[in-house]
Amino acid sequence: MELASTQEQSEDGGARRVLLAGPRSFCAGVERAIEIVEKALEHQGAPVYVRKQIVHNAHVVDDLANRGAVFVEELDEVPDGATVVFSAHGVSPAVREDADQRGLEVIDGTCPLVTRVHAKARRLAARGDTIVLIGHAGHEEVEGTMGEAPESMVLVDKPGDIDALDLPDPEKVSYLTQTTLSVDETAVFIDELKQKFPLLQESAADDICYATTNRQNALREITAESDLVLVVGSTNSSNSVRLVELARKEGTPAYLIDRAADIKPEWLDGVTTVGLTAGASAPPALVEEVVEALRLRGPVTVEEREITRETTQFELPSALRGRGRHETEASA
Ligand code: 0CN
Ligand code: SF4
Repeated sequence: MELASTQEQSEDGGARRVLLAGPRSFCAGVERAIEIVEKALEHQGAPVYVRKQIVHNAHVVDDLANRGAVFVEELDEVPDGATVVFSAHGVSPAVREDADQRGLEVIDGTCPLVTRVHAKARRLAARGDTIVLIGHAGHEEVEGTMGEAPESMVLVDKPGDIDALDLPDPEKVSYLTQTTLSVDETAVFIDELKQKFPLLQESAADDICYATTNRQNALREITAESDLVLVVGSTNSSNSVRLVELARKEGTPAYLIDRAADIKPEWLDGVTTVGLTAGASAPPALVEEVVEALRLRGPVTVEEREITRETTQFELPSALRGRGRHETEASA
């Protein structure tokens, strides 16, 4: 990315500084999921069916749709014998069984870090625990994880839910979390759970993934210095929405934008420092587009504040392996 400042004719004329949070934008699970659809298109040709949005980003979905991916809500929209890709957020065992019975060829785009939570759910349920899942009702990841052990799991998505919990054996309770939650809010939930169930079978940690955690920590580093925070991401992207909330909680006005064209000129009134980040499903090119759009309004200097460098990569599914960028799996 071009980080040098440019002097251009501005609309509002004010010189600005852009503070870029790092890490931002694509995580390893999103890169893998997108590459899975690209490779399926390359090897099998269009159409390739994808159940739900492969990741929660309108730009990514539109781009893949233009290249021949067909996004469906449920498997009954997929013709018999066709190939279907499962999204990064994962599916319940019932969806897998349905695909199997229909004779569909499945390529699984589920992020390995979501798959890990599913495995934990099965393990905890098998030992007889009631599992409290901390997550957002209606989110696809929550639906998939709950589906692993629906009889053994209860969802809490707001603090009052914990108080109301009435579980069969308070001594056999454990918890799991969605991967893309607010780190701070989740810690409060877990504290409350521990108060209500002192014998809570503690997981080693919550299940919030490295990418979610890093993007929140990186944004926290620049928020106090920023007059305005812009988060590139789509409205249904949990991890992106959490970034906007974090900045606002720290007292800085913040907006979620799908792309540069969504910036309202009045947001920039009196703003000299713009904090800029992007959710894990938002393409890096859209961040560059935002910087360029700001340059059209006045001279801009860009400073990147990188708190850590991410090196995580995930293997592609075996059917697609050996032909892509992600041929080694590093630890998360
Ligand atoms: O935006 P995403 O597609 O998903 P959520 O943040 O809504 O969970 O980002 C990728 C995350 C995963 C799984
Ligand atoms: Fe995987 Fe985390 Fe990225 Fe979701 S945000 S795809 S869990 S690495």
